[in-house]
Amino acid sequence: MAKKEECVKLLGFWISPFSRRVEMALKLKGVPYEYLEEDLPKKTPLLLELNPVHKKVPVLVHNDKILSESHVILEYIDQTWSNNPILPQDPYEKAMARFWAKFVDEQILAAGFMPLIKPKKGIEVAIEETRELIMFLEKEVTGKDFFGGETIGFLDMVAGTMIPFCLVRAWECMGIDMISEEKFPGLSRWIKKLNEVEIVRECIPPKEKHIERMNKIIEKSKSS
Ligand SMILES: N[C@@H](CCC(=O)N[C@@H](CS)C(=O)NCC(=O)O)C(=O)O
Repeated sequence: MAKKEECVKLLGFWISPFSRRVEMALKLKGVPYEYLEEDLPKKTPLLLELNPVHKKVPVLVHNDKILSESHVILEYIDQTWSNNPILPQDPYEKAMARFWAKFVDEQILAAGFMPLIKPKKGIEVAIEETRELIMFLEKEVTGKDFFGGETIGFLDMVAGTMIPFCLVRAWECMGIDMISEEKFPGLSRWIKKLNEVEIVRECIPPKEKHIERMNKIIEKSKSS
């Protein structure tokens, strides 16, 4: 729990998987925080002041400390509030959680969004290339409830906010059933399990509003 007189603020954006995962971590740890919503693509002077390097959400302010980049923030939260650990204690497992989280935010996002909107080699090739990457995660989660084991951890927060509660919704807008139960039974089960976690449900963007926004983003990306 937050110690007395601690001040925790989070600058976020409601559809951002990067800021939603930070909220998950704060809620899991039971850290009270003030949430400051940005209205991207507009940026408040506060965001520009606090994150002059990347000018992106999320930004976490903890007393006089300012942090950006969601993976860095999650690790900071985990080390600052030690209850309900997010990262594995074992050095190898910890390294692997970081490895796959980077893979999700870099490779899966890069393959699973723009190339499906503007496929250079055809939509079927773009879908297959994304599925090949997702298959690596299928192998990681098979036989487990969560990537973190019996409870949600770092990789569940990163992959959960990015895949089922962001990309799957974009794929739905595009009419693509990317992660079918038949092709990805492990990930399908993981998504069901994630939906059962109260903290996860609290941090998911409302579906209808999200799909509406996602459709607009997809239309804009098609013509850009
Ligand atoms: N690597 C960053 C990515 C953060 C990010 O891309 N945030 C987006 C919102 S989803 C943003 O603030 N975009 C504003 C911009 O690109 O100008 C992280 O993990 O925090």
